[in-house]
Amino acid sequence: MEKQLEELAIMLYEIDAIKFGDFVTKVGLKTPVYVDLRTIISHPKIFRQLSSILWTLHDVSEHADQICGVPYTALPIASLISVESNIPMVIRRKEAKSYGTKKLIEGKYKAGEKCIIIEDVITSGSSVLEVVKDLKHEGLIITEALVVMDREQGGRKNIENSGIKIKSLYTLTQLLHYLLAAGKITPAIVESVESYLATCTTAPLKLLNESTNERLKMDFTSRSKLAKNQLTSKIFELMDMKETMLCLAADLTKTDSILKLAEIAGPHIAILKIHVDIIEDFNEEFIKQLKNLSLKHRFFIMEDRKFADIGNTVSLQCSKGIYKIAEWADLITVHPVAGPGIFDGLKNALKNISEDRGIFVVTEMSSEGTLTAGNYVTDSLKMSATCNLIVGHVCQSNIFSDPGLIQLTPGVKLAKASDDLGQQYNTPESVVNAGADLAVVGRGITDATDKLATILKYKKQLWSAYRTRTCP
Ligand code: 5BU
Repeated sequence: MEKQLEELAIMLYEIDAIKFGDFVTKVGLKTPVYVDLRTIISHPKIFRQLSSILWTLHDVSEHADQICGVPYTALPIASLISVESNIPMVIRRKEAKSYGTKKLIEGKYKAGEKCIIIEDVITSGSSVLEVVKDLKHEGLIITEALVVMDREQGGRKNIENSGIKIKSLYTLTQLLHYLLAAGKITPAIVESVESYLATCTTAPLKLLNESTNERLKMDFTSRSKLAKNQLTSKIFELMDMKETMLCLAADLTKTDSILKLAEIAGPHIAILKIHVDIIEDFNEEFIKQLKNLSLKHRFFIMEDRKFADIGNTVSLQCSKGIYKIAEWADLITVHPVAGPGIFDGLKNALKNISEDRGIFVVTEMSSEGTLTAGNYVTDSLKMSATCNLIVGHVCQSNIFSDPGLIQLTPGVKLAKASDDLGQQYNTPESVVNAGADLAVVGRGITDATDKLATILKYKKQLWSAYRTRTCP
């Protein structure tokens, strides 16, 4: 086995499945080693060899009814193992189909069947745990996870902590030593990877459901102490002090109507959100007056700009032009679509601002047919973890576990409904149950005849749902 592993390690190196140098992961983190086992599908002999050695790790004393590969790289490996071992396979889709059966798990299975998970590389172990969660939900019993490469960054512990046995063909350290012994890499490379491993361990994870629910049970004051940036703590404290989860979307086109609404709503909201580019008579005096109202009634101002360009352009959009958003907006929104450079651009725009500033990342949208689904959501969460200006996510569901971040949910009305341009509404109670810490209400308030009474109605319903959520 030792000899086979050594030979396979060299072959993997030679087909560029393992590379050394300066790499940036898809979520913007630097790494001196890159493992990409997708290359094996172009080398059938190595592919077969790797799959059959991996299968030797499975527990022969335990019966297996199903094999499940974690998408995507491990899928061909799992298929080969399934065919060779004559054990059926299931596939857990990355997202449920939006048409037809809406199935998340493909293949024929029964609750109570035993399943082995196949994965190519583990870092934090979160991909394995997500698949485990969905398979368990269908009643399957996970007996073990077989992994080609353990990057030794906390994944093994995270998977074991959730009660799953895990076996790997290689740890990164073992692999380095095989390659060093074969003269493929230098001692300096080994040293650089080892010192990277010493500092880059991922945080402990729990099964997603357990950890995300913990956030929902905590009160805002406790969460304010866990926030990584000061503005987030201040927002949590303000919400608790004013007993409000309201973010008012003042989508009005005249400055005096926004100011009038801010005067009425101010004492009862945590954030007043505007779209500055829809205002027809924008002027600096308006910003001055809005700032005064925000100080008088204690609320934060958000410009829902949804920046979405390259770093350099968003830096200019945020600090220059007519609006000079950086100078007055406590909070801004940003689409993660452009990659981590967008955060650097905004940091650059805010570098000379002495007041607290924060960013909400638009991770999920409320509109019908939105493309913010599946990988986009998980990648947005991972990418945002690298930026200390992030106060939370704009999203529709309970997708993150960190209690120090805020879930801001738009699409809220007293009755579940939709408009005729794709907006989808949920009730205050249902958004709070789905994890909302702040609920964005626009036309539910701006279209009401008695604005104050309506504001108070939303405020009360949201707060009561929060009380039930935190002390059921
Ligand atoms: P409404 O009038 O309650 O539908 O206004 C909702 C506000 O929230 C509006 O300003 C939108 O631009 C904003 N919004 C949203 O509705 N859905 C989203 O997914 C995001 C923002 Br992101």
